[in-house]
Amino acid sequence: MENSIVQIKAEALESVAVAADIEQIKSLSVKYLGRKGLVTLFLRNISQLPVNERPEAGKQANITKKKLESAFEKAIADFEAKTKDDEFNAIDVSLPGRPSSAGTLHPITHITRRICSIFSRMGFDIAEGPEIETDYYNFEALNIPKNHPARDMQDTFYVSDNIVLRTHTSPIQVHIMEQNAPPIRIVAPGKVYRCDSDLTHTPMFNQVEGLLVDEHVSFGDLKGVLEAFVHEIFDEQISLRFRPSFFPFTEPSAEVDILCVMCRGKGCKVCSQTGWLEVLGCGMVHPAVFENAGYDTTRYSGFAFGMGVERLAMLKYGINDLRMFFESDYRFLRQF
Ligand code: 2U9
Repeated sequence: MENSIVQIKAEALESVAVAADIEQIKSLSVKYLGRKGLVTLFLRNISQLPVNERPEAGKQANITKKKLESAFEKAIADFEAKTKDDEFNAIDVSLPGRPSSAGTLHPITHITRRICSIFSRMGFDIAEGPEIETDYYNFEALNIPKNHPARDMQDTFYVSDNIVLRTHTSPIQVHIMEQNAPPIRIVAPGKVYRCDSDLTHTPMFNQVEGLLVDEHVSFGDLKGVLEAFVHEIFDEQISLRFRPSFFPFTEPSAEVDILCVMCRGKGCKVCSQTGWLEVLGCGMVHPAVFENAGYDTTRYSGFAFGMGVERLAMLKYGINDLRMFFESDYRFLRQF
């Protein structure tokens, strides 16, 4: 009996010595020390030995159990250390790193910054304001009283009776005029909201508006500033024209067209066969707007303008689908 436990021990130690991996050692551990393992069964059967043999057999079995436990543990630790070494040696630290893509500015952000930068080089400051406004700042102060038909033009989202999502960035200029005396020279970029959704309109879009107020400001100043802007954002050669229009907050009002960037004036689908593309609205600030701000209309005059940023970006970059701005398609965005 004693011989058999000695034999079990020798066999087990031999098997550990030639085991190929941790899995094999684990199954050896089950084979010898598991619930039905050879050493466990030996211990369990000691009670069937002659009484005088039992102490020595028990002693040998316990020694074997301890010896095998530590042999298995050590073998597993050796394999783990070797695996770590292998993994370390498998890393070639001299290889160049993998390039990671950093992303780019959204085209709307990109062109908004360009627009602001052009005006800021002409001496305009950048002003921002809240997207939720009172009826007064979005409409009343801008000469758009209640029941004025111009309110329908703007498809307003109402938060409550008196609170709206701004339909243009003009309220920013109203706040600035309330807090500052002339001269004023600001551009106001930001998101605006109109309850309108089809192929060419989204309920949220971006605008940049501008306001200049001083003594002796003329329509000629307005033309000069906007001509310089259009030439810089499109190209120095592009023809533009001022066409009479109407806005409640400016009088006289005009819209600025550029010669169609697609057909150069010949007439095409993009310009609806007119040869021209509308890029801006503008005008001399209406005296009623100045009166609301407490400005002396006999001393001060000013001009204002506004543009839709998505529309400008589409014309500038030749994008023909407004949805591209909202789809977050990396293949589209990475081009800007
Ligand atoms: C104040 C006084 C006057 C801002 C102006 C326009 C003309 C205009 C449109 C362009 C395309 C809006 O995005 S769009 O639909 N805007 O044509 N905006 S003048 O006039 C102001 C603003 C503030 C205190």
